[in-house]
Amino acid sequence: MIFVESLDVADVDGDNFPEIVVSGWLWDGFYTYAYVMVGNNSAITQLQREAIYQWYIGSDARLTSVAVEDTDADGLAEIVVGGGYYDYYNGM
Ligand SMILES: [Ca+2]
Ligand SMILES: [Ca+2]
Repeated sequence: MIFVESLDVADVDGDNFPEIVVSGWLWDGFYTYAYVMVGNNSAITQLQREAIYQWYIGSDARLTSVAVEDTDADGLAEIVVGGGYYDYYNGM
């Protein structure tokens, strides 16, 4: 199962055309992974995936937000993600 939690539209690669950046989490039946996918919007009926990054985050964590911005003013966009973790042992 793949869950989309957040998206942003911004020019990630500096070609003056916006990309769609999607983040969320997926579960393969055994493990939970966070992902960030960058795609273009040249097709109306489907998102053309240009890049995807995925990593193991454990069963109690979720990636819930993404934003694209040039945070260090070098002219290149950064992709910033955020999420949460629930500690079932300590209840927070
Ligand atoms: Ca672009
Ligand atoms: Ca930058």
